[in-house]
Amino acid sequence: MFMRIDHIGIACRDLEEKIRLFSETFELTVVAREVNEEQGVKEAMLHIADGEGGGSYIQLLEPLSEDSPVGKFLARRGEGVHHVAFGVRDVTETMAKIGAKGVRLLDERPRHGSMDSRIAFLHPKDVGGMLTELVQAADPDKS
Ligand code: MC0
Repeated sequence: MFMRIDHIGIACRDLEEKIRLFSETFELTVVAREVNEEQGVKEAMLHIADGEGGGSYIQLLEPLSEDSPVGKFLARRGEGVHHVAFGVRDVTETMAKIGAKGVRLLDERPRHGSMDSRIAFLHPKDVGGMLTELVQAADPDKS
């Protein structure tokens, strides 16, 4: 079902400061930046490696507002790991398979994610407290 860890999403208050920290400490390069209004975030993807169906990244997330998912998370828990995203070949098919097991899907249909991916979230309470994201890369055959 999962081909790789696509990314670890990290909630931060100051995107530029955390880009400096992660790129200098771990020698990672920013390969994409985006403002995603629908998800309420300004984000950056730092490339780690390439694998089956796409790459692996650290994703740094700064909220666009306090009442967005990442804004609420920061207020409640502070900075840190916000979600784990798994690469899948077909996000719609994977949503159906997982939904049939009784896990709540937070999205009825795939939404736009980083680097033109298609994404969907699973409720953290149904998967051991981990906010889980499914990612279908824009071009899964390009690694
Ligand atoms: C909330 N909870 C979490 C959590 N956020 N648990 C683990 N990890 C998180 N990130 C817990 C709360 O502590 C609470 O537990 C319970 O979930 C229900 O919380 P709630 O009061 O309903 O909380 P809300 O309103 O903050 O909603 C949480 C929920 C929401 C996960 C449903 O944030 C959501 O729909 N997220 C999906 C979209 C998203 O996160 N977008 C931002 C990344 P207790 O025990 O206190 O009841 S966008 C992104 O990443 C894109 C750009 C991409 O990858 O391409």
